[in-house]
Amino acid sequence: MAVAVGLLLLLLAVPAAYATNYKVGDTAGWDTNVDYTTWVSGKTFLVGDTLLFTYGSSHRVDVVNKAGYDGCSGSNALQTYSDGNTTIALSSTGSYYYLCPILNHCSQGMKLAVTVTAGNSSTPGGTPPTTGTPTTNTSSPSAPTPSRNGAMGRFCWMDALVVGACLMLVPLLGL
Ligand SMILES: *[C@@H]1O[C@H](CO)[C@@H](O)[C@H](O)[C@H]1NC(C)=O
Ligand SMILES: *[C@@H]1O[C@H](CO)[C@@H](O)[C@H](O)[C@H]1NC(C)=O
Ligand SMILES: *[C@@H]1O[C@H](CO)[C@@H](O)[C@H](O)[C@H]1NC(C)=O
Ligand SMILES: [Cu+2]
Repeated sequence: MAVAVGLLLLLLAVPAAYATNYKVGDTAGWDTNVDYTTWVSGKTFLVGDTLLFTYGSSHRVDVVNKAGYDGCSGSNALQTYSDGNTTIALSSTGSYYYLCPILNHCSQGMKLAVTVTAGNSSTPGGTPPTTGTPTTNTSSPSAPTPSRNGAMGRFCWMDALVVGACLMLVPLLGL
């Protein structure tokens, strides 16, 4: 149980460290004649990321369900935005659908579907959020400082056994 809670906290905490703000359509923004299926492909949307829609006054952003998306209908929109600079937080996993309900803009391509995933719980090389337990200092006081020689330093710090060998090598090599 404790492990499960820990994993859940990790899943919730990790994406925040990598939050990405996606500008929908990149430089084209939210407009007709942009293929948002192409724009979405190859992108990974994680919990904590945001979408930024930028558009002129002739457009709107409706948050709709899949039926609305498939049918290009904003009549059952969950949210409607018309401020021209709309940031939408992707705060939970699932599929989310957006369209412009003005005239036939949706059928002209102004429809966007994104799937939000939790991301990986393992973050090799990643920096965990600072709210966790502080990182422990593994340095041993008698070991040579790694900054004196990059390659030597990395080698020496790889393993406690190697450190012993390095301590013997250092005087020999005159480092
Ligand atoms: C639009 O919103 C983004 C994110 O909130 C902000 O950084 C940007 O300055 C805004 N741009 C305009 C023109 O309001
Ligand atoms: C997530 O994990 C999968 C499988 O473990 C791996 O193939 C993928 O590269 C990972 N993605 C990231 C962003 O770490
Ligand atoms: C680790 O050691 C460095 C340098 O000795 C120190 O500045 C830092 O506060 C230490 N961090 C922890 C978590 O003890
Ligand atoms: Cu429009």
